[in-house]
Amino acid sequence: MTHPTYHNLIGGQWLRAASGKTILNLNPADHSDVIGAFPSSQAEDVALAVAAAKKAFVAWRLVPAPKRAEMLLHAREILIQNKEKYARDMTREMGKVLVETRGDVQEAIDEALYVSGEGRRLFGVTTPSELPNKFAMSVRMPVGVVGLITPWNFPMAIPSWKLFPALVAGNTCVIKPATDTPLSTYNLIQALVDAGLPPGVVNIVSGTGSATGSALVEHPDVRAISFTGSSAVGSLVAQRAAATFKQVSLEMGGKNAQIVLDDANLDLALDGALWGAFGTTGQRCTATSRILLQKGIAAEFTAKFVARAKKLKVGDGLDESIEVGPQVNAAQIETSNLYVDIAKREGAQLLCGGHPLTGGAYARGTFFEPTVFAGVTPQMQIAREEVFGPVVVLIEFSSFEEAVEIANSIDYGLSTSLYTRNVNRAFAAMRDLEAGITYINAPTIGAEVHLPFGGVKHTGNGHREGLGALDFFTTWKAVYVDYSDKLQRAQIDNAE
Ligand code: UN1
Repeated sequence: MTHPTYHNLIGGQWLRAASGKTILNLNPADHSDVIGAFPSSQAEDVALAVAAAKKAFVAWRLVPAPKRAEMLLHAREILIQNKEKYARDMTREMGKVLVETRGDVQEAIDEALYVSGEGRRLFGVTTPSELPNKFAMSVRMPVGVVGLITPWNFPMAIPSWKLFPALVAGNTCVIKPATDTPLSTYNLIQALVDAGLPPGVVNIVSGTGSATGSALVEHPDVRAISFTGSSAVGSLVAQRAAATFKQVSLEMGGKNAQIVLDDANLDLALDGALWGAFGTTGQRCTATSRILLQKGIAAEFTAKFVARAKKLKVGDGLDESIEVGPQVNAAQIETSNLYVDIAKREGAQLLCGGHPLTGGAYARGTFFEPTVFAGVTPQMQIAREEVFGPVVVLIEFSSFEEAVEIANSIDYGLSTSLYTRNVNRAFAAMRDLEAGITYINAPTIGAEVHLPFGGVKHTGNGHREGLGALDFFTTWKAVYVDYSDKLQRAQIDNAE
């Protein structure tokens, strides 16, 4: 079967990459299913898109924010109408199961509603001047052209976390979708175009990180970069963007711990751990990758957890009976393999899984067994580094304080979770766990769009999506209006 060819959207026109080169988008559950050919964009394509965004900014920044927000609400309606189709497209290109891709589209729908309300807020502050007959205020201004680089694991939700606040704030955007999952981001962009966004306000250039992403990060007319991806690439983005003093927002890796205390509701903790570790095939930055078990419940939890992990149905996410989809590509399978080897070498005990699934229905895809290691100590590499696959480690501890220490002993700090019925411990954990997100009696995954999303240490550089995104996509301007009709010198004329 022939597959469709997609183009970049630049200044309202759908254009081929100047080189004519394309990248094939394959279904990770069945590589013989080609979803489409997408442009392999280079610096010259990015330059065209940035120029279009720069041109469009002139008018877009002057469109009243409530009007910009109305366009998002219109796009939201289109997303609602197409939710099932977009979810199916997403499962086909990314692999995660349909209930989850419906959730991904829903997250964009939620984000549109949340952020469109900001069109009538975008609050600044007024404050008294130190001088008489002088008025002082601060207002939020758009940043200008912003570059957005997004990952494959939430190929519609995460672009919406960046695009929608950027747009309502009056910026124009160039987005580079993940190489593996451009279609879902195209679907989102198409909804914005159909909602009436003027040409050039949103531009999409697809391609690789090294060619397309780098060009965006280095372009002198891009004022801010919002990136979600690995800490290794995020560090490069920040270093390269520094050359032109861009604002940079980085959302990166995690090695998220679920702590289970002896007094926890064990069945609830099991449900949470299973969902947190193997939902999205472990391919979330918020995925549970360490389960910290207090000694009193460790044996029972481990036995029940492994029994349930073994029963998970792995397969094509388009089949509604499947619980765990494929990994997104062969490189991710290699990473899972690599970490299984590392864990074994370090002396961890493999309780289940540990291999790619290859025969029969798995033959044409990239599948990996849900994998559990026990006997893991906090110093092991498998306990410290992100796998981004269906691989989870069990670590035992004696006291609550020890659990917090282990949870905090890594470089990452995105999400954490504590299962307990002890309210004192719960509050101590909320205060002491070094992470941008802490859940009590809920898994490490499942953030809602209107709360701050992001992490500490190597997970982020201090910015937040959700609540906090507008702080990144606007810049403060101080405005003074002197109505005294004379020169008044601050710090001088009013001095003692
Ligand atoms: C991510 O893992 O990159 O909190 C984002 C969650 C989702 C978003 C995850 N709402 O798990």
